[in-house]
Amino acid sequence: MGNMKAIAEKFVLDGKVLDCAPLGIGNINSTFLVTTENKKYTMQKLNTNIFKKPEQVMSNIVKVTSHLKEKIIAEGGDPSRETLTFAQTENGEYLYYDGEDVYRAYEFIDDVNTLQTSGNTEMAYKVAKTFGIFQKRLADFNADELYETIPDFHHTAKRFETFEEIIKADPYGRAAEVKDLIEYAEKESYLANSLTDALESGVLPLRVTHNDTKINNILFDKKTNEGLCVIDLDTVMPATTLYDFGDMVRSGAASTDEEDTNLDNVTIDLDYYKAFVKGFIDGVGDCLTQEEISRFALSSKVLTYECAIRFLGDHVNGDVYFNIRKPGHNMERAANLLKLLSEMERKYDEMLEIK
Ligand code: ADP
Ligand code: GN1
Ligand code: MG
Repeated sequence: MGNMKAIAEKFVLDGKVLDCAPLGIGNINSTFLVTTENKKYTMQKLNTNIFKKPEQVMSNIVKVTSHLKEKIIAEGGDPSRETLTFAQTENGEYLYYDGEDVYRAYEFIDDVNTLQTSGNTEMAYKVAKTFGIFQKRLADFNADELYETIPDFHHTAKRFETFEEIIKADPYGRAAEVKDLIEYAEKESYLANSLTDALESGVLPLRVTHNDTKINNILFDKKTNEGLCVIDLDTVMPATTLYDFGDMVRSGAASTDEEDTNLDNVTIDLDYYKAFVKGFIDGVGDCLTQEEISRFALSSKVLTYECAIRFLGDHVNGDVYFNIRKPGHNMERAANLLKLLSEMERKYDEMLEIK
């Protein structure tokens, strides 16, 4: 990695760069806090192993954030805090290549908190509503303008095929050690086609969605404790609203976060789930169809399943995708999510009753 301060200086920022330090614990990109004489910025090194065409990622993000800004202004909100504002290089580019890596910079939003779990039903409602409002603001965005930044990102059926190929190849001899997890994942593979089939047959409408609605991708305003800004916009693409709903439940309606290694702690909290259903519907508005709403509970299982097989596949494949902070990290995350899935299966009838 290059000299971070020198890289930050490649962007046109307000004031001289004083410092550039690591920030956050994301699974994909590397994030830094840049402090100048007058302002703070976030700088990210993009993971180009995952985002193979970073210029397409930025093209999407610039269009989406300018659309969001128009909506936020029309609603009387603060566009500098309620969505991201990107900096340019002296050549007017949103990306800087140092010959090896690709970077972008955007304004840091101060006085915010991020959550790893909902903590209470009131916050669960706010999480869901914030993601719902994000989607509502993009309802009239022309989906044709967006690139598919990661092809088949939530194509669970293809994710399962890839998983099976990795298990078969077993390049590091790790499959035997996680045999029980693999067996459970294979038993649950009936989930893999359910949403993709409904999307492909047109039963589910295509919408512009976030696709990475993990709870820590919302900044909460410290003063008001309200959801302020949805971040991590790399995967905004045309898809089904259920990917956003399901992934939000996976990460926010669980009783603990995906990093918890004590599986006894892991279950789905039905009070949080109820708050998620209400918050999301309140946020998105009245455009959701019955075909979508009736699959809320199913999508919670599918997205939990998908993320679990991605973590487990990555463990067996030698940890090539997700950032890990300890050996076996992806295996632990997979065990957590498969436990969560088993709890969703156990409480599924109750989930279906919540509308
Ligand atoms: P990743 O793709 O690695 O998850 P994110 O874009 O989600 O990266 O950023 C990682 C973390 O950095 C966030 O969870 C948040 O804590 C912090 N962060 C990112 N952007 C901002 C911002 N504009 N203002 C304040 N904090 C931010
Ligand atoms: C990654 O970037 P982050 O940490 O918000 C991943 C998501 C997973 C999540 C699991 C582009 O999200 O799909 O659900 O990890 N993002 C990408 O923690 O693959
Ligand atoms: Mg993130």
